[in-house]
Amino acid sequence: MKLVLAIVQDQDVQAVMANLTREGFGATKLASTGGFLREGNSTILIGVEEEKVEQVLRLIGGCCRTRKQLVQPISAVGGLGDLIPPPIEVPVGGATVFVLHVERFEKV
Ligand code: 2BA
Repeated sequence: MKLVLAIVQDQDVQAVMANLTREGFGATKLASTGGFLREGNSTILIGVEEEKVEQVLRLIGGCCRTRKQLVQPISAVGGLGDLIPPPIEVPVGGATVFVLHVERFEKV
């Protein structure tokens, strides 16, 4: 068994969860926060048999878009007259996915 751990944007999570459920996969959604943007995203845990991992990855990928987000860089100097640097664009998403081996799975 594998554990698919997928970090997705909040805008995409409803579609991912709906599709996983429709296809019969068990999934748990956790609220999470990205370390770089410090903004909310969602982490989905999906326990799945190894032969179904690719199906899950395709399903997640099909729901998650890449978007651009503006970030305000922090100025290294702080003197009077320093210009505030312009915001930079960073691409975010589709999904960041980890596939982990599950040693044991129990419902007790
Ligand atoms: P954040 O950490 O908020 O990162 C949002 C986006 O900012 C990233 O999109 C990436 O395009 C950019 N970014 C991140 N770190 C950067 C840096 N040091 N310099 C410049 N740009 C940077 P994604 O790569 O699509 O990642 C989306 C979210 O997935 C991340 O949100 C984080 O929550 C998670 N994530 C990404 N890589 C991860 C990793 N190796 N381990 C754990 N979580 C990860």
